[in-house]
Amino acid sequence: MKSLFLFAFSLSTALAVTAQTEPPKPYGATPSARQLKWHETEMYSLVHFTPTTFQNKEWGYGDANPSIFNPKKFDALQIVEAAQAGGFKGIVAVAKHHDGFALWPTKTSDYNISKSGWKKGKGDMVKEFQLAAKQKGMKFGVYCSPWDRNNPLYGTPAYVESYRKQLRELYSGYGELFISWHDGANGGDGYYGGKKEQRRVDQSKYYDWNTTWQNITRKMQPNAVIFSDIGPDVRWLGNEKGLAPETSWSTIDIKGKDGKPAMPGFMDEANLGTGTRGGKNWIPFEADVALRPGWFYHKEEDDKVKSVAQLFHIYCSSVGRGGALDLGLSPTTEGKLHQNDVDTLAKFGKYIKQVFANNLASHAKIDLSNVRGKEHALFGAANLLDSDRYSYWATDDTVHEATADLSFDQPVAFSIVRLRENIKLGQRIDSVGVEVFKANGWQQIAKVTSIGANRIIRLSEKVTADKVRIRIYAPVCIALSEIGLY
Ligand code: FUL
Repeated sequence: MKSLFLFAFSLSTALAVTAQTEPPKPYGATPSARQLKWHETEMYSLVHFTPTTFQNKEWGYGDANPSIFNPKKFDALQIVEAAQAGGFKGIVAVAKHHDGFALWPTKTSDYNISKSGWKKGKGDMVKEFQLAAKQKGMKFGVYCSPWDRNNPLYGTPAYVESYRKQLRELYSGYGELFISWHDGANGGDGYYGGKKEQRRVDQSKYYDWNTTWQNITRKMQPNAVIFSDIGPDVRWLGNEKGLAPETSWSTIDIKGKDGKPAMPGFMDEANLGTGTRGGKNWIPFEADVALRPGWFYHKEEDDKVKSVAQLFHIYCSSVGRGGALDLGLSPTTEGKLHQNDVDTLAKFGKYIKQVFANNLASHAKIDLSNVRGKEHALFGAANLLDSDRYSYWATDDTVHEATADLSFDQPVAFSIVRLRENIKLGQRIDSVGVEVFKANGWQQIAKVTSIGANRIIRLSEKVTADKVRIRIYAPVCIALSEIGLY
């Protein structure tokens, strides 16, 4: 009887201990391994450089003589280094834009770099970007425009085959890509081998994207995220200003149109910015925005390079809202970035570093209202400060509302609060309130939703306090990985 009792006792203790130290179950849709890597990248840039630059246009018609493309001082390293100084961790080369000119010697069309004046037709600019990125330890990706205003076959099934061959060339010749970028600007007027006409395609089916992505992209570049208006890995934000709405979930239900499934350029755009709370898929947004007004270089925009303040606002409204920032860079006809762009990038990179250099929270004593598994260290406060995105403070399964109180010996002044969830366990938190302790009690100074991979809360003014409370509400237990005060 006694041993039976002891057995039952130790069994129940063992069960209780296991239950408490087990990590929380994931909530809703969760990111794939390639999406996690992409989240960690946060900032990369997209380089537009084709004969369109030499025509001083934004959308080349597809009729430019390739010989005009002859940048005498092309310097991929200068471009990559400038981006890196800005804090960007990857480069996406526009290997082919809507004008159809391929920056690599493709076998699929004559309209390519081998017909240009650059390096007497012996160059490969995609390669130069790839190697420069590699040299600097930056990630590399490509954008190959599906709309091709030069190609005589555009609009026929043969063009789609040719586009797929182009992707195969890009996927096999330029190392490991972190992103394959596809847009939804499709069809319209163009040169089309001299026909100079309008060509419309049925965007709901012409490209048969699912076949391309499943059979080519996933097989040849399994670690690359696929960006398009609708994902499957990374979605468009719905604008090119770089600004996501205050509430922007990484989960989303993407809707098509006219009863047909969504395709790039053919979807209901209404919730691209906000995402969908509890949406079926994890498809975070990328905010694409150019450093200048246009994606291509125009001399008359030399004094319209975005300021550091504008870029920081964009950063907080993109990276700071759980997405990534994809900043458009545009070399001049010489083949380098203009000095104004280089200087701004350098200042911006320095500025971000300086803003986030010292997490004031690391000087605080942290009191958590509940820690999973009876204060188990695996889920405790130290995880909030170790800058590991996947170590986290967790509450017990039954605790869906909790507070983290930060007390300081000396009052601290801050204007930014940064929070991260451990997104391996999904986007769990509904909302967060930030409070400070004043003479007459706790006062809320900010309230936000959608935390996810990274949430930057910018206060309207600097706040000084010696006690700060982060109050969290979720439909399940909490898995918060970072609290930062800056
Ligand atoms: C859009 C294009 O139409 C623009 O020219 C630019 O390339 C931008 C990044 O994507 O779809």
